[in-house]
Amino acid sequence: MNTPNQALKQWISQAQQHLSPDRVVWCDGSQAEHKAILAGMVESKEMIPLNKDSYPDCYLYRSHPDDVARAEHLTYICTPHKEDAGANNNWLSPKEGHQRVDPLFKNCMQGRTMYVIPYSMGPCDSPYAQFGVEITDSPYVVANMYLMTHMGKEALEYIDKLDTNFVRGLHSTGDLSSERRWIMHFPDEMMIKSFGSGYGGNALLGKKCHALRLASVQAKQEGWLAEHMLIVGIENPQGEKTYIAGAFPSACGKTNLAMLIPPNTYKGWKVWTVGDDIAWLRPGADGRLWAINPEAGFFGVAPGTSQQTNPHAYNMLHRNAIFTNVAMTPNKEPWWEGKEKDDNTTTSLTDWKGQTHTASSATTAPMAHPNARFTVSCHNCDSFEKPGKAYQGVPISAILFGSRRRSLVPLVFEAKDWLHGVLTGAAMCSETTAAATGKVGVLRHDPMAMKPFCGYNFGDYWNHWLKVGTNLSQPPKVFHVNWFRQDSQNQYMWPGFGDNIRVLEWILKRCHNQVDSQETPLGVLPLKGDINIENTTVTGDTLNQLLTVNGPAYADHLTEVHNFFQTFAPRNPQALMDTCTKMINQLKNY
Ligand code: OXD
Ligand code: MN
Repeated sequence: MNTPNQALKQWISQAQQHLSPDRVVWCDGSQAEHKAILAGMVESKEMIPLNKDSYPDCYLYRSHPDDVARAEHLTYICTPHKEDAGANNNWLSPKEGHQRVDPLFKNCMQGRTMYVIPYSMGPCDSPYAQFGVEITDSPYVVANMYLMTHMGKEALEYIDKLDTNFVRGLHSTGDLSSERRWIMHFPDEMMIKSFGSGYGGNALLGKKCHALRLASVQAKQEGWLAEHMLIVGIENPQGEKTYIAGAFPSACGKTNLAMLIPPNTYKGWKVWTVGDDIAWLRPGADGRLWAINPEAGFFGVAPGTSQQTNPHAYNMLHRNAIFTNVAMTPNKEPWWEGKEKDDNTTTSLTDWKGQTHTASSATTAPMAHPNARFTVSCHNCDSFEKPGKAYQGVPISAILFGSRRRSLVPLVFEAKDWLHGVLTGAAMCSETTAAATGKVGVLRHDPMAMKPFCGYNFGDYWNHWLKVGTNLSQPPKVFHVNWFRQDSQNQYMWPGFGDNIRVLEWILKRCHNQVDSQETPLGVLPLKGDINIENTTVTGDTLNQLLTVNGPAYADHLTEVHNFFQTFAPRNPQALMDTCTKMINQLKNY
């Protein structure tokens, strides 16, 4: 393929010289190309074709066993001044960042193919689309980018006219050694260099690296927000649609919420999926916040996905899907923990590493990796709301912040205003999950669910959130939710999944001023009886517990949050600190 874009031409030719690939392939994004890539991987035994009848055009990929999740400790933001990256990021100067990875890239594609993937985040013709080009030696990356982005010929036609205004992403799997694995971001150069990992978040550079880390920096400069958020449209029985966006940490149910199917008693309610992981939000001329999903597919967590927990996701996985690190049944169907209602599979399974186990050689280790993934196009999903021509996005009425907290944090509360909403997001703490390497279940600060993804100093980021609010005459209401409270027997107290519509119903009523509430020092809570628990196993007592604010315990938590904010001084907004202090004082005696 040829391009009149001189900057692109020059970069590709420099890369070719440095990487020394055997051949260069410009990806056109056609279906034929996608099929050929997959066929090539089947031939080289990198992909296993799954059952043709029950899973047509579906494949299983097994990664290197040490390369199964995002590597946050190896992910860097390279800026001239350390303070611009902030205490929330690993930092190197751009010079050091390049010096660390460039030698690793030298001749790394000898004997390999260098793929050039032009892509768009957002439909190409949307005024909010952003473009990039990823160079990679991984056919797995090419196959996934095909499903996750708008890639190929059409994107290149736009990039042809962009001069230097596109993101350059350089990726090689190298030898997959975790000793030589780095994910470097150079925001000033609109550049990413990722070496030594083939895992989605480290290797599909359009996703976390571009659409969150680099885009968050761009968004700050241009007055918008790039967030780790799902987007849904909720249609009520009157046919009115209200759009909400929700920030939840990785593997905390964004995909399930994005594809929620209300219980039978919620006749006439429907949830439309706009996106399940990333939202780009812009103040509109009407003073509302408008959102687009920059992605074209879903890269979701397989374990726990079932006909019961997420029927839309379960159904969309039965064709044209790539599975990574799931287990496999003898008839070549993908398998993971929680896939079937009854997990007592008696047939033998091949685990995610390729080891076959029979009932007698059963182990307690999970058969699918806990961060096993599926990749599918959005068009596979029955509830997907297709973007129209020249897509400007959807107007957001509510923002949800949600964390995984077994205690303390109520089922739902509403922030009193935008400032309090920003504090609510910034104060988020959540238990870690298998989406990143490291220990699972450890409580950590995860402001706005952006700890791994904000490409700049959190202090500046919170200031930016406050500033965006000043450009909104009709800001979304902000809520905090927690589906994950547990009782003394470690049982979940709230059923979650489809029943979360019950909380969303209250949120919608608050957005449309249809229901009263009670003010507490923590925020605005539902009145008794305003969360519908009919036809659930939740008792009135349990709901009361879920909606109780433990003032002194919350004050302690916010004192710790205040200390955390302090680590971003002097860039942490004073207004946030003052509001936090005021809440601590009120909660102490509540
Ligand atoms: C993801 C993640 O893959 O957040 O979306 O890790
Ligand atoms: Mn995510």
